[in-house]
Amino acid sequence: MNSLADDLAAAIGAEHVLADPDLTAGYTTDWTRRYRGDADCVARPGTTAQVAEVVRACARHHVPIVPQGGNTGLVGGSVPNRGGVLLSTRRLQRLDPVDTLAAQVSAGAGVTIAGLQAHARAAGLEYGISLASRDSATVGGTIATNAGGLHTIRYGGTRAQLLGVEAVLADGSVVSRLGGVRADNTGYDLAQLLAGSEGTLGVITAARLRLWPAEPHVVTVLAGVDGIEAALALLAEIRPRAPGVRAAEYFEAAGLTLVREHTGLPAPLPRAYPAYLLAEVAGPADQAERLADLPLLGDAAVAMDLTGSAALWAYRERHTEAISAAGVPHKLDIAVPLTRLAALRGALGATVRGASAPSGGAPLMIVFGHIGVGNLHVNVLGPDPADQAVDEAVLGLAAAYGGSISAEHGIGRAKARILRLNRSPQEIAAMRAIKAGLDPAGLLNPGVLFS
Ligand code: FAD
Ligand code: 2HG
Ligand code: ZN
Repeated sequence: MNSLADDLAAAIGAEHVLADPDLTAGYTTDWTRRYRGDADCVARPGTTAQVAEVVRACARHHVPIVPQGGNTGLVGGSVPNRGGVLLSTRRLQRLDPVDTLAAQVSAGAGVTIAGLQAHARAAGLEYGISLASRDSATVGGTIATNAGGLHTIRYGGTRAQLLGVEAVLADGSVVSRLGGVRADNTGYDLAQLLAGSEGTLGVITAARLRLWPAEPHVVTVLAGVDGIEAALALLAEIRPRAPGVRAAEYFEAAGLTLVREHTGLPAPLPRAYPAYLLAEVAGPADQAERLADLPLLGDAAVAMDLTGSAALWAYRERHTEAISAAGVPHKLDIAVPLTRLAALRGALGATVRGASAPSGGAPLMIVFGHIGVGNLHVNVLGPDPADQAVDEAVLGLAAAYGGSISAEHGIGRAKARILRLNRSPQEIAAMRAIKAGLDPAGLLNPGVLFS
């Protein structure tokens, strides 16, 4: 039998099989620098047929496969644990003309979210997902993680945008449903099964996605508030006045300090506040203007144009990179019912302090996130990145409040051991049965989702 390297080179061309550690390094360390692992090689197929060839070759040689898009995932799912082939989808750049009648488009797995957004806008439409990693995160990766982001309050997560997929299964067979037929009730929905499967059930090669009408008027407001309760109260005032609210984001003084240190940005408001609500309304001019006139806003900065809006968004969007510049954080991505969010926030400080080893000094906790959907990002700097105590304490707290241990980033390797906090033994058994049915040899992303 040929070696795997020979088979891969024959399938996709030797120039697309990378084995030199200098070339593979960028693929085998994750965005947070918390997860890394060696790959036998990186394979970069350029078509769906080539992806199928790569998967078949790996199956023949019993070598595991880690699918990777933009490598912006935050739960360690996009890098190998120990060896195997890293299958990069970045060359899958198909981008069909927008179907403006149906408001749909087909896109290759390797197209970035920024690329898809620009393509939709050129046709007078919007893609419903927006996230700070848009320049690197891909269509395939966002489907595989069911990414949320900044506009979920209005458009839902990636699942809600997904009308069909093309994917290569573990045996190398190709399933394809890119027709965009909305009225289609013919059994199991494989696209929805692959959404959130984190590379464990198949390699997504393309998708059919829904688009939304472009909004002519957008107003962005950044308001200083006393804390999370005040932010929620302000949001409750905004929503009935402006049903077109498409973002409601929260951050606190600790995060703002890091962002300003990292970016050199000036203070957003004349005086400092314990916390901030960033809200964006998109819709008819009168609705957008109503937000700007809201008497409850108090001290706020208001932007009515793209440049002003981008300047306000920078305070929120640059949190992740500012935290990363300060160290390797423990990243927890939790959600609870909105009625419990303030109580959960109140309990976080003691939970984090209690779980941080005394020798590590006082932990720095940065809390921010998509408050409109009850999703907080809790980043903790200080405790050793390998020490799981803080992670387990914060995720345990979210579960105790009836919430989710992964609001939008997924389970990956990071939380595979504690999936049981959110899923019953019966649910995990059903998920394992699906995995075993579609990938009996366990070749696709082993160690992700299931420990
Ligand atoms: P990767 O990181 O390459 O992979 C992620 C997972 O998907 C892995 O398990 C991988 O195996 C699998 N995968 C990738 N491509 C495929 C494929 N074609 N077929 C099958 N499996 C595949 N996430 C949010 O939800 N909301 C946010 O607001 C958000 N903001 C972010 C901001 C920053 C600055 C950063 C760095 C990250 C952010 N993320 C956010 C996390 C990340 O961008 C998302 O998880 C995104 O969906 C990952 O896409 P990717 O293409 O980079 O996937
Ligand atoms: C965001 O909302 C991302 O900016 C990243 O989901 C969150 O860095 C994080 O913890
Ligand atoms: Zn987020």
